[in-house]
Amino acid sequence: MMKREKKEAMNVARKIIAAHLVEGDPAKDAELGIRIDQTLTQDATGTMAYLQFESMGVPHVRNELAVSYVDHNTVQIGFENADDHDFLASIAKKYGVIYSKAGNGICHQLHLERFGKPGKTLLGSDSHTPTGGGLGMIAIGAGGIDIAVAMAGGAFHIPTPKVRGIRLVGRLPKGTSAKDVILKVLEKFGTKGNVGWIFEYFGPGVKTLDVPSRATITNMGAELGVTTSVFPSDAVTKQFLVAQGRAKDWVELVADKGAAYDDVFEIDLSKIEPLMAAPHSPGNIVPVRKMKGTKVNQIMIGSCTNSSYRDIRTVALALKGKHVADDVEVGIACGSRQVVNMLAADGSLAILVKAGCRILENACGFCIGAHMSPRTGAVSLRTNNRNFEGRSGTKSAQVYLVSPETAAASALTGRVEDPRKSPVAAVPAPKRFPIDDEMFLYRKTARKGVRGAEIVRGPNIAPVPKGEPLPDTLKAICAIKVGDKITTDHIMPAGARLKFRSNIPAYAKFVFEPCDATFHDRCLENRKKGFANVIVAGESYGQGSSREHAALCPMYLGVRAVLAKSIERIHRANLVNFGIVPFLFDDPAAYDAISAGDELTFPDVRAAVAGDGRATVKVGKRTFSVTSTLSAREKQIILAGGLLMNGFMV
Ligand code: MIC
Ligand code: SF4
Repeated sequence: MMKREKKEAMNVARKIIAAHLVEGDPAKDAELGIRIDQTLTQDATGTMAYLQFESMGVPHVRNELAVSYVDHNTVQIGFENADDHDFLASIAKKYGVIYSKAGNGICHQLHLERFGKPGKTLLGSDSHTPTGGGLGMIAIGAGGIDIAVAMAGGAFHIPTPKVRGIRLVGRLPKGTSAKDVILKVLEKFGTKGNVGWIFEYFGPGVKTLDVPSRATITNMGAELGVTTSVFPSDAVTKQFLVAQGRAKDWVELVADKGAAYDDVFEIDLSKIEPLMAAPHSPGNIVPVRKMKGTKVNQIMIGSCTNSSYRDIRTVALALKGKHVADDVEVGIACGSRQVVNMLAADGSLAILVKAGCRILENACGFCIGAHMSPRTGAVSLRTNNRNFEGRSGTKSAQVYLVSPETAAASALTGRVEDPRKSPVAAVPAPKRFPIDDEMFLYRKTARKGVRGAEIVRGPNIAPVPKGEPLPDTLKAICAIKVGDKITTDHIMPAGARLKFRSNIPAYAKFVFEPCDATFHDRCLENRKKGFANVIVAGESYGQGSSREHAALCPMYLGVRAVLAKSIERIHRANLVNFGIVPFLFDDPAAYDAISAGDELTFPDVRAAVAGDGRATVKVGKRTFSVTSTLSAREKQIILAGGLLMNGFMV
């Protein structure tokens, strides 16, 4: 008799990856290629992504669904952002992308509401794309060029993941919410050292969390530096999709009985207390009770982490019949028009207005320093996911990341308050969400596109610069030496500078502006003298956003290598995509030996990259070794001078 093969018990992450695997074997290979069903872009990264897509010469998008959101640069001071919007709309029409107009909402909230589907893969040119994991998707953030490849039908490559199961038991106490759960996870695992992991939530506590709460957790998983985070798709997911009029999009997706995880960590939800991330890192966790009474100047509620109906309704319930403290400014940005409509219908909007809140556009706005920057030295409590120094637009501001509950309680007194003192009733998951897709354009021509449609290209849209093949020997100057945890906000500032995103020569003027504003000029001088440029960095270089400009603009300035103690996942992939070699020091002491301005020689670097990735660096009389562990695919890209030079390899 034939033996029946026993099917391997799989967790949710492995199931979705197995169903999308196109290259590699998880049991053997370090890198896997997966098929991408859905893509999303936002305007700040999208213009580059579509310029790159355009240069591929593909007639229309080839993946199941492509959506282009406008949510980052919505404040139109000057022509640049408006130019970008028109360009994006015209591209969407031509190539079969659905276009979400400015004002419709924040990409991740909208995608959750209207498009995300359990069991699918989603690739987004934004690091918080894992928000979709709240619906049971493998949703990953990447650089724009990777999204362009996925839209053209190409695979996306991830390091073969290790899956950490986060077992949830119990139920959250009143006054706490999902934000406190993810802050707890950040307290345990920090913002570095999680590269290559997927965090999968399971256990009896999962069913106590509604989809928006799950999405808050997977959203801010980005701050752990993981590949993504995922929840199962269960009855709660079904209820959410039914309420969104999308019953057909539901499939059940849970871990098999006995499915193994590479590691398990248990959280008893009933023991969660209100937490906050203190300046200037999302991993700098302190209990709210310890900060109680601290004077607060500003409170900002919204962002893709906490802008659902559940979140803003909770704030409205806390502020009902009350007024925010005189000496505190409170801004609220809802995640979508759906959220605003619901708040208008149930009276919450009136409560918030009456309480003295400033109602902002449904957009990223304050989260990225594009609106309501706090005053000098202010303490600002925010419900978003990042509190990097200066990100709010005010370098001296002290930004604390909190839950909507903590934000609302503190708004009333102008001091940090523990929301457990007078918790509001839980907001039940709506039975029916109001559906209005009118601000999604080109739905009828999705995937097909409109042949011959004209692309609108204002003066802010500049062509994408190309790289150069890696030379045999590299002669470079250390153009800057930075410390640990340098974020992409340090490398390529957002806020007021964001509007130059579609124009690399203009945006490149601001590379490293927050650290050293002379970087741009120095790089160009070094190039004139015949040298390439090199960046030397400490641990976790390139934390934060998916901003490929943090690689593209340095490439434009002649940066050919980064030498660091460690480099974060998305940024490392972006460096490779633009032909910059991501080297790690074999001996961290080499970091101390190199100073800004030093001349560095990498003999036979091309051969080293093509070989085992181990290269020699000569600095004066001293010699060090550095390594870049690259897959065969990555080697080819770097040797060619970037993905654009390598014909995209679709
Ligand atoms: C961010 O939160 O830092 C951003 C702005 O959304 C970025 C994307 C970008 O730089 O445009 C991200 O998270 O990827
Ligand atoms: Fe927008 Fe902030 Fe979310 Fe980034 S983190 S997508 S800027 S709301």
